Amino acid sequence: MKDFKDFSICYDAQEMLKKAENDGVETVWDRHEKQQPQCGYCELGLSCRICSMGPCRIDPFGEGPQKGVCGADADIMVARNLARMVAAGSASHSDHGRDLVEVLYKVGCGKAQGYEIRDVEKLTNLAKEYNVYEDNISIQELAKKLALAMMEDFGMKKERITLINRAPAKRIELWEKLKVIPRGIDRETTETMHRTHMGVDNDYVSLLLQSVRNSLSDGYGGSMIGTEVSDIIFGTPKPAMSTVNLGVLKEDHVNILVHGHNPVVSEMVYLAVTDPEMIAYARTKGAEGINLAGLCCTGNELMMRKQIPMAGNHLMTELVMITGVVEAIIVDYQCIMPSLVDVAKCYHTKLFSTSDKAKFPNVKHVEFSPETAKEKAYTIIKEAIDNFTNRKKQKVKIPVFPVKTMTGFSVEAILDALGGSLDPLIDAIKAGKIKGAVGVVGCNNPKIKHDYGHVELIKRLIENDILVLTTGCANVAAGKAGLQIPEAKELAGPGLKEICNSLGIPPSLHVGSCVDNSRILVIACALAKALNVDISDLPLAGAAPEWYSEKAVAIGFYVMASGIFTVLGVMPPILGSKNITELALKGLNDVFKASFAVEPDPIKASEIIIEHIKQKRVALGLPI
Ligand code: BF8
Repeated sequence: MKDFKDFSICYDAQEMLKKAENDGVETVWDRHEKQQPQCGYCELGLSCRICSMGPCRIDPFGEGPQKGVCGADADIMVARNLARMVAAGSASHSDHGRDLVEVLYKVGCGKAQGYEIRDVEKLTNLAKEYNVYEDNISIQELAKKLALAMMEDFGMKKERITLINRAPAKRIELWEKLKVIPRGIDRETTETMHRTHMGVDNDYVSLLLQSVRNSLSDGYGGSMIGTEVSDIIFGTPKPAMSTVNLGVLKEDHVNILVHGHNPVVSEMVYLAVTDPEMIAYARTKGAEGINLAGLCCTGNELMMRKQIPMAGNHLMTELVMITGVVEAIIVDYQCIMPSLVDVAKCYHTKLFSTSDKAKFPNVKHVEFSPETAKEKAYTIIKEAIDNFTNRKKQKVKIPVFPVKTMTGFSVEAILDALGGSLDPLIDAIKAGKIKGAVGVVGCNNPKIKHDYGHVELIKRLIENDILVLTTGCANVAAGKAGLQIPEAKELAGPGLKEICNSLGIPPSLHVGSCVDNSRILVIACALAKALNVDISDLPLAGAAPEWYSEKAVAIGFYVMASGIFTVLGVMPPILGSKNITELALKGLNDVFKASFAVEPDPIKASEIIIEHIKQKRVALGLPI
């Protein structure tokens, strides 16, 4: 008998896993088990299938081959594989950012139905930052100009991407010395792919430096643009309450879920489901109304701006259908497991793909473009409503009631909460009421008990007076555990509790989706500038306790390269190279003044982070 408590700490997940077993549905955990033992060469980074002289592998015990057919040794193999992970991750975030710039441009041209400029102040500020501001032109014209300027960041005309200038002078100086300032967003990803082709860059240090440059083109480029343009078009988030877990689904409503990452699709879906005509149509089919909820980062985007409830994170995306009440899942791209198609077949759920970049066999594809998104959203919602009558009563089970969670902590919202400047936060850090801040970010991974890594780590940090900022799937875990509501201050240490009390904020703040890690960078940069130090001097850390994706590797690289010590819960495929492992865990400190640690146990990870923050405080002469 399986004990599903070993799989997830969440009651809703455990109940759905039991039901999956009864319903004969295979889940990600089943497939993970069937894959055991997973390939040891790949785990160590010692396999290579870059060219057709291979595939090759290197024997980690020194008995078999020590070089690939081309002559690549363990260092080259590990570095090339890792670099390609960074390139794929950066490409994903940055292509998402590009899609938003395209919408911004079309809004400027008056060709994007349903979209508008919601944050004119941000548009104006960004236009000034990009040096394209003119005060005698229309908002639309300005949007077009900014979009065109941002497009140049993607290309090869510039020597450095624009928003890298947000970093403090000391960090920029260091990056200049190391020659890792990104020149163009696409350029760096292409160059990483070029360098990792057989027989190009055969020096592992050089490959890793390019990986850093590539990741910075994501953090301060594609992702930062993604966040800023989303705010311009859809509004900059403000703190508000919402709900989370499978209990957000409603038995008497048509349940529609959005899954993926890009708010360009989900915002139009929101528009359609709130249309009284569509709600009236749902009533004609016997439903009380339409219930829209989110999954993964598109869910985060909608929750941040519209307080749309969140059904679950990465490992909940199959389980959500097992409730038997989901009429439709509308996906855009990234983190959408192909298995969703198989699970949907066991229930009445209809899947809809919306991006030419992310198609699925036998799934209805409704292509969204800025010009037609609104009308396409209506088409899908109508079909979802029609599907309500296909629901099978005997298959329905919603295992929990939803819990409250607080959302909407954009940089602007954090500044607002602080009364307009970072000073109160700086004072609290100096006084030791807040010992430091940690970004807890990233995914779920069946290798780690679902949500355990996030929740245990966050609990330990806040009880030690460390403010937590969450993004991505970490946010959902924290929200479900009740850590993102103001009442969670009771779980915080006395200093953090006092600050939460006076500001009315939770000790763990939802700052958005994974591209919104750029918001964490902006805060770190602003703090360093205000104190006239480097980011690496600050009592900060990053953590990705349950990461799985290549995007997370890119994030880890740009966070470390920004000077923030980063703890990973899952070992990246580097152990096959002694040189690279030593560099990642220690040597990087001499180069970037920050490094990585790997610790799957969140309690031990919290101890490592607390000690790191102590050391940073001592170095700054602050009380510990
Ligand atoms: O971009 S945290 S599983 S949903 S990769 Fe994916 Fe990881 Fe979730 Fe968002 Ni980020």
